[in-house]
Amino acid sequence: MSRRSVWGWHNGVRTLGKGYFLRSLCIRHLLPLASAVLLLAAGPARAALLGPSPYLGFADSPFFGLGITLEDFEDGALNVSGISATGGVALPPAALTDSVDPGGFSYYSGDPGVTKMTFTFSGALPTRAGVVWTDVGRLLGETSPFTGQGDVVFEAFDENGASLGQIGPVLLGDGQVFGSQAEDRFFGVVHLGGISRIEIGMPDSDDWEIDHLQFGVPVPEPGTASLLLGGLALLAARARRRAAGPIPTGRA
Ligand SMILES: [Ca+2]
Ligand SMILES: [Ca+2]
Ligand SMILES: [Ca+2]
Repeated sequence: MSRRSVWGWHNGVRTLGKGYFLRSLCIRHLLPLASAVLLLAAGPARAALLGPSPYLGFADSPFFGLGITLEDFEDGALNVSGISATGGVALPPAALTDSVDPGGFSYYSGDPGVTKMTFTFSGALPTRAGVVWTDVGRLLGETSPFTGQGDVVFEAFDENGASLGQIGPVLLGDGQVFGSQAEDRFFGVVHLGGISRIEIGMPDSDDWEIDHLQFGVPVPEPGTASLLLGGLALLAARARRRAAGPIPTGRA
């Protein structure tokens, strides 16, 4: 429930008395919130791997609308805070560049490049993260014409660096080395305990691209935090009044 509706309801029942307001506040909002927090804290640290799934734009992300930081490389660098890369380089717009964003940048393995890119998170760890594979050119040892297809592997790691699982190897690619979008695939992971890093690679190629690196760090909603703090303050005040004597029932 939104903060606006909570306080509208609050204002609507103030004439019923402080005790009624306090009990209703606890039953309708604070107790369910506390129960959810306890369930998350007590539950097993499960992870869900997502993909590969078609991806033509950010709206195709399973995380779209969930408070995600998106690195699309459109300023020519990987420079959003909270993440760093091992392997890869931003690739400027060109006929061979395969960006999710029309005419844009991608992130490239290099030429010759790496067979795996590692993206490591710092600070508050995200609970969801993903990346979009966009293209492969030359396989290792291959000469032109290139097949334009190869195996892709995605793996994610928990807050302690232990693997949360792997997707693939899965064969991707449309046989074209120029920019094309229908083949692009999203890989991702959700893990409430925190994600320390994700890796994506092509064991048989050092000539491939990714784009739309994305991750989300949970933050308490301001309205929820204010409500919780306000409710706890009311509970503390009531406890103090009980300790001091009977709760007055007339006008304050
Ligand atoms: Ca891009
Ligand atoms: Ca592509
Ligand atoms: Ca391609």
